[in-house]
Amino acid sequence: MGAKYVVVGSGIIGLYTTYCLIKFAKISADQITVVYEFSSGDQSINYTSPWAGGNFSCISPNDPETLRFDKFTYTNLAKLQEDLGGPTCGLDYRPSTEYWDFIPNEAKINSLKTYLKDMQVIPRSELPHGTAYGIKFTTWDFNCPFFLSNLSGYLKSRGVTFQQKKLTHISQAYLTANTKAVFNCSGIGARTLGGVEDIKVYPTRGQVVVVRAPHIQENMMRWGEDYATYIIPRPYSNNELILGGFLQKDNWTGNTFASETEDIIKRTTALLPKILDRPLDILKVAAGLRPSRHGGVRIELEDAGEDKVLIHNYGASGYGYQAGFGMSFKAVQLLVSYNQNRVKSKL
Ligand SMILES: Cc1cc2nc3c(=O)[nH]c(=O)nc-3n(C[C@H](O)[C@H](O)[C@H](O)COP(=O)(O)OP(=O)(O)OC[C@H]3O[C@@H](n4cnc5c(N)ncnc54)[C@H](O)[C@@H]3O)c2cc1C
Ligand SMILES: *[C@@H]1O[C@H](CO)[C@@H](O)[C@H](O)[C@H]1NC(C)=O
Ligand SMILES: *[C@@H]1O[C@H](CO)[C@@H](O)[C@H](O)[C@H]1NC(C)=O
Ligand SMILES: *[C@@H]1O[C@H](CO)[C@@H](O)[C@H](O)[C@H]1NC(C)=O
Ligand SMILES: *[C@@H]1O[C@H](CO)[C@@H](O)[C@H](O)[C@H]1NC(C)=O
Ligand SMILES: CC(=O)N[C@H]1CO[C@H](CO)[C@@H](O)[C@@H]1O
Repeated sequence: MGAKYVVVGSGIIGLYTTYCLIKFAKISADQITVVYEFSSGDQSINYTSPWAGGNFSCISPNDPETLRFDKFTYTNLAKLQEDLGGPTCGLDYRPSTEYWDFIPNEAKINSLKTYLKDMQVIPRSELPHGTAYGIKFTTWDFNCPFFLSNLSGYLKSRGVTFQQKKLTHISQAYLTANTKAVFNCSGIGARTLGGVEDIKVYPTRGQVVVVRAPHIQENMMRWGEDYATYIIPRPYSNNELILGGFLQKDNWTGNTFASETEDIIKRTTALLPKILDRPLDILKVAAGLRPSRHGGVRIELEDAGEDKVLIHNYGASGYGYQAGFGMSFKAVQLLVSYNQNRVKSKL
């Protein structure tokens, strides 16, 4: 019975999708199987989710649909946090400041004003030199590796089956004759997955420096025309602070570079000098590939014949944590309406 619904991928998108199937579509957890090559605790350049900084920020695009995904995620994360047992699950509120070197998109700012907690536009006179706009608000921060492990542990405890299996073709995801729906949440890894390889998918490489900094409990970021500098504390992580970053299109390298580490430290300590109030304690340097897609995320239902469906949910680029809950809600709604229409057409 376990595999009536199959979710391919155990990154943040696969886990949000599984949670939405249980929470909103009221599907019984023991009918769901998550199939993955890599899952929480594993590390690979082809598994992006553990490498994320993990804040809710203004990184995402400004089209109306993404604005809705962000808003859904921001306003519904409190329920998920409660189901997981409170802030120590690795998801909590922290203050944040964002600066731009240019005037940001008006539709985005207007949308944020309808839901961000404690949002304030920073008066011009208080903006750092060279910046044109700034906001302060209360954001969500994820301790990404810990949160992935907590959410998958929760889903397992509800009865979801997790099965490690590298697929070479999407048809292998129909695990049994009983499998009705497959969700494709395969991130970057499956650009090459047999079936319908999507060449619109490409990596946006990032490098981050993880430091121990108990004295920094706030986010700060600055958006330039061609760079992004960000500082993100990881909640309940023994005081880890993420310093970033880079956004390099079409670069597949998982290697890290000392010159980039130096550049990140230079930019982040200029933005928030108090980082240097204590000696810099570097714990780790890491690189990750954001699963980007020309034309934006793909959330689409395909009829796979014989009463089976394939639902795509990928391409979250640099915003899988902050928009992914809304994306997954939509993917699950596609299944719910498909099933309702099928029942109607049989009546
Ligand atoms: C440096 C950096 C900083 C970031 N910061 C943020 C941030 O602050 N906020 C934010 O919201 N986002 C951030 N992101 C983006 C975020 O990490 C991604 O959007 C998100 O992790 C994408 O999740 P995913 O589930 O689509 O992909 P992944 O996490 O890569 O998961 C893909 C899953 O599919 C499985 N899979 C793929 N192919 C196969 C196959 N053939 N067979 C079986 N299984 C397969 C994989 O094993 C894995 O389980 C950042 C990313 C980077 C690199
Ligand atoms: C990552 O995936 C690509 C494309 O499928 C593959 O060529 C590469 O070998 C993988 N890298 C690792 C380290 O698994
Ligand atoms: C998740 O975090 C909560 C809160 O700390 C904790 O009670 C729970 O046991 C954790 N669950 C798992 C599976 O790790
Ligand atoms: C599944 O998603 C990946 C992108 O993550 C895409 O490359 C692939 O074509 C999709 N699989 C199918 C069968 O459409
Ligand atoms: C990828 O990025 C690294 C680090 O910035 C750089 O050294 C390398 O030349 C880039 N590779 C490509 C193919 O752009
Ligand atoms: C900004 C940030 O704090 N962290 C993430 C959120 O902001 C930028 C965008 O993702 C991303 O690059 C960081 O990964």
